Amino acid sequence: MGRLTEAQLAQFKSDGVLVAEGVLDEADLAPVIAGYTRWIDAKARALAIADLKETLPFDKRFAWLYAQNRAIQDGMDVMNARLPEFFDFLHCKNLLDAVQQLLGTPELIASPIQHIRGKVADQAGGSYFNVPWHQDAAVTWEEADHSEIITCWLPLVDATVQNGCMQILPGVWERGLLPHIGGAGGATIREDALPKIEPLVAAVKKGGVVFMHKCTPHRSTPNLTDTVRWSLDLRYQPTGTPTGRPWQPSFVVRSEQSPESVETDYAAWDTAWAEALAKPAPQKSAHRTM
Ligand SMILES: O=C(O)CCC(=O)C(=O)O
Repeated sequence: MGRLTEAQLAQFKSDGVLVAEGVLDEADLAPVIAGYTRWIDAKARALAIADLKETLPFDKRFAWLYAQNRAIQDGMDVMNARLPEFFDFLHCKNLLDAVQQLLGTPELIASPIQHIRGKVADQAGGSYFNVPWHQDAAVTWEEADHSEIITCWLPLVDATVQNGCMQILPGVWERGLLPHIGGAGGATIREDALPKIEPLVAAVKKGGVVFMHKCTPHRSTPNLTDTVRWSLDLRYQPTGTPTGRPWQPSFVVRSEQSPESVETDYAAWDTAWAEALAKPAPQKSAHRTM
């Protein structure tokens, strides 16, 4: 597992997107799922949610709790919850093997732009869960314009058309950063600048990964089911290249040149995020909108 074929590498190079099934093992994802199962349970109890339904599976329970109290999602994102299991997952061998192939270097850092999304049915409209058309380059400062950043979008349950997988515009990355405007769901490609091509519908099974170039336009679609579309979106790039978020922590996840530089200390990551979040956000927005 974890090895991309020459054909897949060539496809990523031309399209700026690759939907790759079977990159990750069950064992890679199980700790993150267990960690968030624990976090959700603790949060539900802290909110005194009446009907806890402890026996519901991971792809159903959050929707049940969210229907009773939307505050269940507050503090759930990765930099707030800061689960040790998530920190470990950022070093996942199968994932980094693929990223190394795509970037052509074993010197890799994790960008601080990382999220978990538990999308349920009624999070309609432009939002963090139903993100409109955008390129990830639009949510970094221009200092990262020469950084090769790869987005890894991976579902923790099968992502389907019905539960709101992503739509993606292949072959557009070479046009560079398109004009974005602000909106409810964050930076959005200006209507007249959106390339008029047929989107790729990126349904992908649990264990698969959608790899995207930072200038590949993509959007999220609504969840029409009663289950939760769980996913992680992570970004990696060559060590020494600007992340475009200098006020947030990035760290080395893989290095052949200096293996001792790899950050394996959960406490250091935890503290770095706590300190970054305690400071006021910079005046200049992370979102490059007109
Ligand atoms: O998870 C989604 O549906 C959208 C994710 C996204 O837009 C991103 O990773 O940039």
